[in-house]
Amino acid sequence: MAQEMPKDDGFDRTLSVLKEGYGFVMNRREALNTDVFETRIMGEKAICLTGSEAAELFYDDTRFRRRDAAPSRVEKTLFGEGGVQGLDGEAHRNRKAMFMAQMDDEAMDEIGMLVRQYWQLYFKEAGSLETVSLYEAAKVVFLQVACKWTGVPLEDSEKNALASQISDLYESPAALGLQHWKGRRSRSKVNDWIENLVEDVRAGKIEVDQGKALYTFSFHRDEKGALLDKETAAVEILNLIRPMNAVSVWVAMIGLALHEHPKEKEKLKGADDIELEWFIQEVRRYYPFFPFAAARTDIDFEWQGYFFEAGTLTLLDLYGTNRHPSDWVEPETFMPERFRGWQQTPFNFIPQGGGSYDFGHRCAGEFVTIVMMRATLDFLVNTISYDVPEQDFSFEFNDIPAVPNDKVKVNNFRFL
Ligand code: HEM
Ligand code: MYR
Repeated sequence: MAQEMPKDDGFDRTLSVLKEGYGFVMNRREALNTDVFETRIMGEKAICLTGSEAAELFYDDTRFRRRDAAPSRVEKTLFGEGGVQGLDGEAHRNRKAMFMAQMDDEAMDEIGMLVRQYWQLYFKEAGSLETVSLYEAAKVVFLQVACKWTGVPLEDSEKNALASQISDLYESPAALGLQHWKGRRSRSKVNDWIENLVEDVRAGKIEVDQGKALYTFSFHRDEKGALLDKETAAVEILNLIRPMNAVSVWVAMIGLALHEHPKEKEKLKGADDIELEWFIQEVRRYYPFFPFAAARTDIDFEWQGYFFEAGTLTLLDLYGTNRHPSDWVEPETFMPERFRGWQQTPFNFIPQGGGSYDFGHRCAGEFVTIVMMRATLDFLVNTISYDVPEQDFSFEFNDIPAVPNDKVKVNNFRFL
């Protein structure tokens, strides 16, 4: 006999999710002392999961599917419609392989080099008297990196406007009112921009290197041998460009972490890639970003004595899993050296999702993210020096994604 799943009693919790943000699942894990509970969100029953054991369940694709899982407000802004995030089975495997084919060592070297190059250029052009917001600057720098890497042409005159439209896509899915609607408008504008390029590439009107994503996605064949329609091809090209731009959120957090932990910054002077990476991993673990992944149960089943009914919306708490006491010692302490000799599993550290890259929905760009963050960290510590003016570094745990209120400003910078 299955036992009853712990319940978060009360009416619909959509407002609590908005009010508590990243803490929503963690607060209930602590109050109900459980890694799995039932609640109601957006007018339907929902199951929340946290911790590495529950993450392993969530990524079992015989039990969970992605079809109809993402809320429509998320598809209409962040993901785009018809993209890899909502696919299952063969269709997912085919589409995911299209992404993973871009992620080789050569690509990582190129991206690391581009990140350094465009940061150099940005600070050279800024002039040493200017105050620079690391968050806003990174959006522009990373858009340039992303366009260069994917083969998407970008005029200097359009880079600021496009960087801001693309950031609307991830600043709006969890927002209310104007900011949300602005995200939907920006989604249709950037879709149009890339759809036109896909048509031009297919018609041979613009020339693109055959290895670039703009080219390979434009001519990709699905599991039935058909080309993607231009809308889908554009959504997928934006599934590279948008999240590369979104790494700016973590640049803000790198800036904050360097400021709050000067001793750790000192250790990074002249540090090798391994030590730089411990710091990056701790930034990805400690600071909130993507709150939860969403799926639906695909069949009825029982797990740890609890009954899961087919079709139930299920959220996996990414933030809370990275701070779960069964996997992390002193989870509330920022401590890069915890990663020395640390044992990774596919489920115990999941800021960008868990499970398999090729067969599951784990983030296709996790290595790209690490390379971009590592090159940025090295640049901020070992290529320039800067002052940090008085400002508001606090961020709200119900602002998704969370970024320090003054967007992390630096000034008086100089090249070392
Ligand atoms: C999927 C987070 C950067 C491409 C995901 C997922 C998360 C995530 C949580 C979904 C996992 C799931 O549904 O189980 C992040 C964060 C990033 C980031 C926090 C930091 C900015 C990137 C980058 C790229 C990328 C740089 C590409 C270069 C993708 C793609 C998927 C994905 C294509 C869909 C995978 C699938 O559905 O199979 N990401 N990501 N992401 N990410 Fe990222
Ligand atoms: C990206 O894919 O662009 C990178 C990360 C963006 C994170 C934005 C956070 C919004 C999350 C909304 C909830 C999603 C539930 C399925």
